[in-house]
Amino acid sequence: MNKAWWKNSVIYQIYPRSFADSSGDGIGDINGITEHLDYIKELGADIIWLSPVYQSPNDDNGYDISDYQEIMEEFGTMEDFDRMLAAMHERGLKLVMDLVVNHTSDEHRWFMESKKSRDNDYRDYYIWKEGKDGREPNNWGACFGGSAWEYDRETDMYYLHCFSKKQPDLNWENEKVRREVFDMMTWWCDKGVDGFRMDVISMISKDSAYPDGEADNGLYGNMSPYVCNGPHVHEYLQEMNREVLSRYNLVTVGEASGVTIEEAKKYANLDDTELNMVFQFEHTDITGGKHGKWTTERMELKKLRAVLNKWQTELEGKAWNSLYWDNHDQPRAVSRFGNDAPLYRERSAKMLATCLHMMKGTPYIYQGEEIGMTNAYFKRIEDYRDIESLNAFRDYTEKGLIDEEEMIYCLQAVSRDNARTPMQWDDSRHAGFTAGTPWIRVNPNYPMINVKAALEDPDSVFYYYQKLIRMRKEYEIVVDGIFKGLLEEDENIYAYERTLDEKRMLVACNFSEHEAACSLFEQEGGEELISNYKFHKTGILQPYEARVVLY
Ligand code: TEU
Repeated sequence: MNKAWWKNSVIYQIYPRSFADSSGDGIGDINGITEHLDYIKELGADIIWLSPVYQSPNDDNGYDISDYQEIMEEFGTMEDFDRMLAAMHERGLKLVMDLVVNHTSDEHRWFMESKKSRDNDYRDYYIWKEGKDGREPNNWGACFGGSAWEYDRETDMYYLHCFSKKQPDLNWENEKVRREVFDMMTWWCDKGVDGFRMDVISMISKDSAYPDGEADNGLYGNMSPYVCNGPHVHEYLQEMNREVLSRYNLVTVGEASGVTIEEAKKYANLDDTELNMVFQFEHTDITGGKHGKWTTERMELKKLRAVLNKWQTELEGKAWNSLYWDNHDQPRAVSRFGNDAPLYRERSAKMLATCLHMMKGTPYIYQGEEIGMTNAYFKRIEDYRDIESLNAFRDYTEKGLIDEEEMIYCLQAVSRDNARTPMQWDDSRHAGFTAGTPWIRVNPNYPMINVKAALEDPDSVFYYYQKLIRMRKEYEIVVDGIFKGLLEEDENIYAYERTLDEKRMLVACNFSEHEAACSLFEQEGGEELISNYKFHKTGILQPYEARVVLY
């Protein structure tokens, strides 16, 4: 096979709960997705990554799976799924399933068995430990608050859950667990799915010493160094590759919290023995610190540039990048990295799109990003639904670490619910998302920001994305060009070039609301491939201006 097909593809992520509700129960569903496939086709994306649609009690909106081979009732049936998959394939769209196998739901049959007794056949499917001096086995804090260990009175032991206590971690050291997972994956591959996005796959192998973690935030110890990129993770993924992945023509993406460049080169090595690419978090983690992600701090261009350029240059020729600004765990791109005030929203959304889509790697578009949807900015804790946000609000305010008002500001800046408000289809009630009552409030700006309005405006963010996607198909340099950072000291402009054979593509983006001096485009000749401004000023980039010129 020549070039891997996913290298010139664009991935569109759907968060099914919030995409489109066909049944009127206020919750998005599979038939709702099927009804909107032509919209995604029109945008030009080729691959759809579907956040989990499996049976789940929804403690974490489907990332807690109780049956990997059933569809969540609220989302529809397996027949609906099959129809959706066929409809995607008819349109030449590929489907990537979310594979959540670091943990299951505590309502999964395996866990219900495992919990029954110390000698149950399934006991060793999960990670059970004795307590220490009447307490948890160590001080690890779970990602969603509290201890990472839950006590089980019946058997007088603790089980590990890196996320909520309803998400017990699977024990990948157990060969039977790996067999079950590989068989399940094979079943989906035989159904015809085209790939997997693997949830926190970097966390499947734990440090067997289970040492205490550093505790500096007044809450629990940091488990990351002992659960991310653990001792056997590459061994397990190579086994998965041999047993399943290599037997099909798939695209595979590892969501890899805590991944470093060195690790990424192993996960996504071009020799094709593990995965095709990883999702790294360095550029979304440049804010935050003492209180984890909870901060209202704005990102600094200098830091952002350093991280992006590092990933671009260091993976060159060794591994492949995933390119993303936002997803269902992140605030909205335009609110976080751009400027969502009416004057600049569209311009900065287009600037961010340019910046990302012209880099080397496979770009991801998160539903609504293509119309410049913004953060929800909910002011009342009652409006939030996300387990992480609700738990953090409770933990930090109860301990007096952050006061309530400040914590609401933090949620407005970085809560995952900012990305989870319903897709804004039109200006009718509930943004055309549902005929019922939506499970989470619609962003009040929907009368202005919606798909219908975007499709009617030839100058919209939507058509700009469409053009960027088309460029990836038309210009080899967008896919293959070598990346080099430019103007690396500039306070306002992020710029780089891509080169391929004799060609050179210059990309410059003004990340500020002020004019910024820029002489990059002064040289003679060159063809402008795209810009979010019709007219340029000599030697200047206007507020949030982005330009791409091919020489
Ligand atoms: O997210 C994993 C992950 O790294 C998160 O902890 C992320 O850092 C956090 O959501 C940011 O606040 C994956 C899924 O994408 C997420 O939706 C799930 O909740 C989580 O795994 C558990 O399955």
